[in-house]
Amino acid sequence: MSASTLSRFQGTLLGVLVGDCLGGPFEGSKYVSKAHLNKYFAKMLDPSVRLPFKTYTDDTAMTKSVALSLIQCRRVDPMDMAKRFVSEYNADPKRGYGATVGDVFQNLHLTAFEDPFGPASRQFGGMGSYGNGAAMRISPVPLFTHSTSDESDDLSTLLAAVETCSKVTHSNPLGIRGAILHAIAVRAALRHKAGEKMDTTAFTNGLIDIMAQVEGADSGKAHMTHSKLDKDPETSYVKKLEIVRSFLALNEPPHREEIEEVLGTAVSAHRSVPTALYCFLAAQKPIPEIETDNVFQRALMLSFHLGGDTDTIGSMAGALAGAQFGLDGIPSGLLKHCEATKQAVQWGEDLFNLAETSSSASSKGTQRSS
Ligand code: AR6
Ligand code: MG
Repeated sequence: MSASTLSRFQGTLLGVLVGDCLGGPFEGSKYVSKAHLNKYFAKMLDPSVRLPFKTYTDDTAMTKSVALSLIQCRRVDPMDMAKRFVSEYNADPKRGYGATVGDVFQNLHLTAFEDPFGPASRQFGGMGSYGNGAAMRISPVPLFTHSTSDESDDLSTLLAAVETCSKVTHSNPLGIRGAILHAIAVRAALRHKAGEKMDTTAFTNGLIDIMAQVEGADSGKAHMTHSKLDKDPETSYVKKLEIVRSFLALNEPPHREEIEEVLGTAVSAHRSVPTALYCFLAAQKPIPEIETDNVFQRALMLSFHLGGDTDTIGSMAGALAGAQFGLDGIPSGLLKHCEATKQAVQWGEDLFNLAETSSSASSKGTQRSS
């Protein structure tokens, strides 16, 4: 695989980190004015200005566990991931974790990791969590299953891997499908031809096709919860993607209140994953009153402008822009304000080396295990 693919792997994970660190200070805001964000970024990019260092939150802490588990196990091992989530949480529980996911960690520990999916399946009276915690940490998975050969790029391998990784903490179909949507969006961003202008409608249509299959296959299982979810425009990802597509087609971008109302800025997966995707796609062209020519920065600024779960929406939008543009697409002046940038770049490199080895093995007929 090429040097540019390496840079895009690294950019994906650096994007997770930078979106998370820079978005953290705005988490829970009703909204953040564009004027404030223009000053915030200009200040960070001014080499003479010294600012307090920004730490990462649960988004990066859990992404790190997923990445290191894949790198060390060379497969998707839910037990290993569960152990890493718990040990990372115990080492630093004050990283802004979701309000109830701590119960899953505690129960995993109390049951000695006997069933890595058990505690999550019992959350919310057996409904499982639909928080965005499975989606926010999923980026290493599409890197792990990435292949340069279309023949061995098996989408079903990615979907199965995402489901396994998600179910350790999130068993609700909305939580899992949110992770699927973000994972296939990272995959598509990674495969977008470098240097070419993005057709955002075609990009969204590609995701709609896959999510229609995912939602269709789920409701085919005649599971009441699933089929009900698909009919509700609020909880169908296909419907959300159709809204994203219609927003992108407008001559004037929609007002933040409309984006917040229709797509959402909450900690639930269905009210944040499509929003992050929209921020990434809308950032492909200039946005009124957002003062930057850089797509990565614009995606973050729009995410923060919307308020709510800014660190997670910014982190997911950052992963997508990092996958599209690689390290060079991330303004270097932003990096000195963030914790652990070198580590994030290293996780990207290690996953690249792994994917490269697996690609050459599969071209020789050896299957990658998930
Ligand atoms: N019914 C009602 N509320 C729910 C349900 C449900 N089935 N599922 C989730 N919620 P959690 P996460 C609500 O705790 O997904 C941090 O800020 C409920 O209020 O599973 O890992 C991160 O940065 C629950 O506490 O954690 C991310 O933004 C909340 O959703 C986010 O939290 C979060 O679900 C990740 O959270
Ligand atoms: Mg968050």
